[in-house]
Amino acid sequence: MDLKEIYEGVISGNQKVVSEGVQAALKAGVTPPTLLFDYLIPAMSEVGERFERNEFYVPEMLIAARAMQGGMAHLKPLLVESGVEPIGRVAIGTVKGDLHDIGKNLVSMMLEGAGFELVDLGVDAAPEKFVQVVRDGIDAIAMSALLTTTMPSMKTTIDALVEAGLRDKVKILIGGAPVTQAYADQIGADGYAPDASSAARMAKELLGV
Ligand code: B12
Repeated sequence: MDLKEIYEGVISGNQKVVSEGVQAALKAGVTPPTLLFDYLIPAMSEVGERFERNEFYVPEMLIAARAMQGGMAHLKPLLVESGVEPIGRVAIGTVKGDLHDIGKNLVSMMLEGAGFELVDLGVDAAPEKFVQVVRDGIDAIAMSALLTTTMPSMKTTIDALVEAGLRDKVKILIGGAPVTQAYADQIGADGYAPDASSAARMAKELLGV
């Protein structure tokens, strides 16, 4: 089989091609890290670049991410078994009082696509939830807010981390439609990104990977 089909399948959002391609490649002896690092992740990076060039929009990004998940489903158990280390661990959640999760899920997919292991705290994630996950050990937290009324929960969460003496144990990335770089600076977050593909780039930058 032509492995390029897997790469193209992600870009065109064809989950069936990606899922079947990955299974066939595994049967033919291609290793899970090769499929992940040489095909799935580069394809998702290409999707991110096209999004940044305004050649792709949110729907294309969503179907590409779903297609990638179709391949990841077969690779994940094997990667865990073979002990391939993720490049970092990130806990992501939509902040307290906020139920919007489409953007958060897109960011999750791009982070996973970039090689991070994700802990999803879901929506309406209270500051205590973020504090607990940092206490348990995580490299970064990523907070999403879509409402101007819930943005302040990002600051409350950072304050709670400071209070718990955990602020310097974790990198903090924030985003969501009403969030800005100025707001990130104001509340003492480490990074802000305006969209899912730059979120993955920023997370790598913050963690030096
Ligand atoms: C879909 C939607 C809903 C759905 C949510 C479904 C779901 N499962 O998410 C439902 C119907 C539930 C909903 C409810 C409400 N909504 Co609403 N909703 C929207 C809508 C139309 C789209 C949001 C969306 O998904 N966009 C697409 C995604 C891909 O974009 P995104 O979320 O911005 O994410 C991108 C970036 O921001 C960034 N990003 C996002 N998160 C993160 C995190 C990190 C760490 C990083 C780095 C980057 C990042 O990357 C993403 C991908 O590129 C917006 C309008 C709009 N055009 O934005 C209103 C909007 C956000 N909603 C609004 C409102 C007011 C409400 C309600 C209060 C309405 C009501 N009166 O009940 C409730 C609040 C419910 C609650 N408590 O949360 C307002 C907010 C106004 C404001 N400034 O506060 C908006 C702007 C509509 C409007 N113009 O009035 N909503």
